[in-house]
Amino acid sequence: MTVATARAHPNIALVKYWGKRDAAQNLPATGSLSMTLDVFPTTTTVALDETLDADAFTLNGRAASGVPRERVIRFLDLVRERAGSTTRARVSSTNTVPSGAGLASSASGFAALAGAAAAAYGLDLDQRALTRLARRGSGSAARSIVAGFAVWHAGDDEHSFAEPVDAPALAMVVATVDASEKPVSSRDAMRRTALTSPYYPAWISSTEQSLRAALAACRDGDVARLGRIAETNALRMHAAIQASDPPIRYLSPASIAILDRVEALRADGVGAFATADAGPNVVVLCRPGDADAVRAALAGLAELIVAHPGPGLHVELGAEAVTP
Ligand code: 2P0
Repeated sequence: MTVATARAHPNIALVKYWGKRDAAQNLPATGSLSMTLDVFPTTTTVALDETLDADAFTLNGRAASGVPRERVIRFLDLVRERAGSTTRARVSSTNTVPSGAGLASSASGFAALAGAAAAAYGLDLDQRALTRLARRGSGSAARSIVAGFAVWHAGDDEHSFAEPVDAPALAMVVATVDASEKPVSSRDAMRRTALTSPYYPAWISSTEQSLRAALAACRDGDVARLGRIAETNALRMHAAIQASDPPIRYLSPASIAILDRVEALRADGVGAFATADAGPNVVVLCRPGDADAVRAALAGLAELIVAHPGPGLHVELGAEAVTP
């Protein structure tokens, strides 16, 4: 029996991925830029088992069913096809990020699964190839393969990979206002935005510009410019999502209260900027030295965790036992 275990961390995009140019290969409509965090890791073990007729997937100790299980099986099928194998696997995954709360559990989840499955099935992939593989599981997972800041390129299958970028020192204060499962998944909401939001074309063209500007701000080491671009890009994404039919609104009054507080911090001279993914939770970007001031300003509004740039994918191959 071949076993591999991998660990990956979530990432938060400063320039967001929201829309696909190809769903089958999971190619994004635009490039995106993110920071992989040093908190909330996912650890996943893949154990090949010749005696199984079907893959088994446990998430946080419980047998998973429905869409999450189907997505894992589809991903394993892709790895098996490349490895020329028909052997089924036991997959057990532990998430420390609240699942489905808009904090990118699918990013750390599919990054860890890509690393563990590739190793267990004997695929010898470099980092770029691993990011392309993880992309097939979940787009944002491509970026979680990479340590610290990553750009994930739009393009065809070969060119849509993630790679590291240099960026100024940054902290992120993760403000969790609600850790429950979101009502519409990112995948469904993304599709609905592309099909029905009149702002979708503007979202795509403005995001291409934002990515160029954000990469220039990274090169210049300009935290304030990068933060402003990130906040504007996030609010544009939410505007495009809200204009879908039927509408989808991820931000709640608690999220807006945090956005207001961040604006007040800026008025007080603290370089703080907000972003939010497909959920009500808000992440506040700042210089590492300002993280305590941001945390103090947000006290009482949300559960707060300060994150810094974190490690990329870590994989261990071995004969470790897996709890079924
Ligand atoms: C991002 N999000 O760039 C954006 C911002 C959420 C909001 O990537 O369909 O779960 O699996 O490729 O990666 C969430 O989308 O979507 C996401 P799929 P994914 O972080």
